[in-house]
Amino acid sequence: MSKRNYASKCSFIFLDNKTLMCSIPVLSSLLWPMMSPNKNSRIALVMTFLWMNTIASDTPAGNLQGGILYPRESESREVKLLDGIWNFRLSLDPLMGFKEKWFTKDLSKTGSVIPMPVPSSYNDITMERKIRDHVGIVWYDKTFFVPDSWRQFGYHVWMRFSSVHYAAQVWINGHLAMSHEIGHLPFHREITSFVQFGKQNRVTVAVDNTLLQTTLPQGLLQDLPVEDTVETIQTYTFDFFNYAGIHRSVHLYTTPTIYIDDVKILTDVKTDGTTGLIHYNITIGGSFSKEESVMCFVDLLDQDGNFIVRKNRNSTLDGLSGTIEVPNAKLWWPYLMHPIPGYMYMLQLQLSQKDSGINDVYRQPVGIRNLKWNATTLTINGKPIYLRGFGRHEDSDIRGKGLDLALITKDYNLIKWIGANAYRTSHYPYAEEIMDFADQQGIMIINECPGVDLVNYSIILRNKHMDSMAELIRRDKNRPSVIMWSIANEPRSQLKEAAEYFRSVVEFVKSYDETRPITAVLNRAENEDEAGQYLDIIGFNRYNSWYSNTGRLEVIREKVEDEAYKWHTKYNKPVFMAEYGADTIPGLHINPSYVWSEEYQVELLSEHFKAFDALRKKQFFIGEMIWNFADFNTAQTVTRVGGNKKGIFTRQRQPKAAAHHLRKRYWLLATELEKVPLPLDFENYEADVSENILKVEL
Ligand code: BDP
Repeated sequence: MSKRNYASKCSFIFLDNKTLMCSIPVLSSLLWPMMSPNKNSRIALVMTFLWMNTIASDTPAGNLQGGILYPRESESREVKLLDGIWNFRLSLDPLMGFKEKWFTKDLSKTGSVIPMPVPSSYNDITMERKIRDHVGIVWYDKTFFVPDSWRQFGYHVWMRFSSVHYAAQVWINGHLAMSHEIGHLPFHREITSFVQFGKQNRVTVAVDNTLLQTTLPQGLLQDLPVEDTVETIQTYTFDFFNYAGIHRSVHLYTTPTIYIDDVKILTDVKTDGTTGLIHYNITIGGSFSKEESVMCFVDLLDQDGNFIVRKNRNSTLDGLSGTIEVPNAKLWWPYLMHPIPGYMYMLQLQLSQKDSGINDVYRQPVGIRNLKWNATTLTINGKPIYLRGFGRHEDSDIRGKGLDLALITKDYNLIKWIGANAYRTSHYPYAEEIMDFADQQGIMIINECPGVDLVNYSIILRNKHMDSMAELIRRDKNRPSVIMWSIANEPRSQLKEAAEYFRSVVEFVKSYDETRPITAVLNRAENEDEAGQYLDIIGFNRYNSWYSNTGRLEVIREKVEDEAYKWHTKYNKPVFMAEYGADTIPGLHINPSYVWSEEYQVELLSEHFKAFDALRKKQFFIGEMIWNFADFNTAQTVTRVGGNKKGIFTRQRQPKAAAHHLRKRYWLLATELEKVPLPLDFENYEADVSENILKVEL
């Protein structure tokens, strides 16, 4: 992978177009005197953490040194999950924890703590509004054991956070070990020198949910005068609740001292249509001299664990890249496009170094497929794709954006029940466990970074945007389910600056991955848009008969057809509709249909279906995605009643009438396009009238 030259690396931060050059201690000493609780200093103090984090953190290039492979147990690796109940404490004064060095002792010794589940958002766990609506820093800690055997085996010890939103700093036994900005993406660090083997250790995490114009996503802090003080309010324009906390699992794991650090896999299918190609490139981590020879065995196993191919690589003679040819390959196909969707092989990588006797084994699932696109079509293994899917959210009662295996398993059951084959990870990267399901079950993913509602384009924002894409590609590059990168949702793409901004982000993403098309989901009028020219595929969102022409369902068909056609005509690229829908209160029935009723949602869908069917005949239209899979929580506003209700499922994943309606369309499309049989429960029994019909006909 090529790397960007980050001018801003480490010692520079950009603020209001000024460049400050400083180090953490300098910055801290500048800001420490601002502790007085007056109106502006409070905001400044909250921001301090983010600034410090930006500087201290694995800044872009730092973050991308090395891979971020998902921790997997093997003959040479041990994995412990640190999920469970952690101690939790709010920091009403954002700097207090840093000033008083809460990370040097148990959090419970610094003041009162409450139990907090990990993974979970913290917002909806208690009955406290001040926790739900907290702006700024919270602290977590937990103790854990590191077995002495890990020292005896000479293991490297690592800690990995799959997602902490928004920014995090992590101390191990009081030592600052890592920091990270941008929620939804994993970060890790080797912590061997910080841990005590055979003893109890402590991990402390400070989490900041503050969003600024230079964070991704963007937000704004505002002052709200309350009696004789000032409260800091977080505002944002995106339409989902800014849940925060340790959202995904925390892993403690080991590697040998020389280990498989990353593997990049590209797959293809030969023109014979049956021979699969797997190109791999392995990176080794740990300390060894380049002259030392490391043997690497690369085995391909099928789903039953049978060996298909073995390659031996000698690092000094052959390098660590190669290609495996798989005759009669079982290709990776999307759900309902093939009787066996989501076929995953296993690439078993084994490093061994004779002198040291070190071995490392890592198993990486791999699906063989290719993607190609042109001005009208996106194909997988040579077959045109028609996307039937959703926009979604990571969102549920109580846990907010916290990973919940029961929930995600249910979600995939619903996705398959409804006959969908795709969704977009609107509006941020989803958990790796969610992506694993997509790989295994053949659900195609439009993988989106947190570039939602972009405005105020700046260099620092653009760099952060690039970081998010680089980190996302580093994490998900080997997933066959990922068929597109989405670099933004509803950016202010009419602004002049948008052109250069998107040109550079697209160029950057292409430098990491040329094998997948790039999209962004646009909602400005096509004639003012500056971004689409750089994309491969155009997604557009439009809420006809909801936010505009409310209640006038009759306008939908023409407007949707017309708009899709205009996007295609302007850019000569494939087009899909990424969002359309209507808020619906489950159980509200009004006939004739009326906004917010189940009837209205069903009819609004139907009008869109008519437009989509007309568009499908025009070739360039490659998919339809309803907004949203399920109801989800948003910021408090008078336009939302307990959140956004555009789900076809409720937040508890129960179907509204629209879910049954959409199910019929998606299955009928699958039947037409892929010749699959309809499910047995497709229609409910109504009446046996065959005899009567016969009589009438006679
Ligand atoms: C679109 C946004 C999405 C919102 C949706 C809505 O992309 O995040 O939730 O509107 O208003 O503009 O329901």
